[in-house]
Amino acid sequence: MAAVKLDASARDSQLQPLLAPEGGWHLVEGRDAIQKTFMFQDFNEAFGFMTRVAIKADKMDHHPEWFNVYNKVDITLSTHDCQGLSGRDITLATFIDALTK
Ligand code: H2B
Repeated sequence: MAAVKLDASARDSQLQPLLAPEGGWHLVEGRDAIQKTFMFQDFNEAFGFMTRVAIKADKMDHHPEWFNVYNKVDITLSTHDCQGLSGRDITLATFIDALTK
């Protein structure tokens, strides 16, 4: 099924917790997307994390935009289907956060 943009109530209940200080995600300026930076001990840990995210993303058919340098991984999530944030971004962000807890 095609993804639909989060409505106002889902933004309040599902998106806001990710955007709160303890959530660590930020809205990207100029587009409906969220971004978070993850830091690891070294490249091995960063790439292990990316591998886990990649397997989940491919299963979901929902892929992150990301950038890695050594121990740093920048992840941006948005949904091309609806050109904005959908429930798929919430699901993937929640999965990603759980990996780092
Ligand atoms: N990833 C993201 N982030 N958004 C999408 O809408 C999306 C995707 N759609 N991965 C999928 C692949 C689509 O392009 C393919 C054809 O199913």
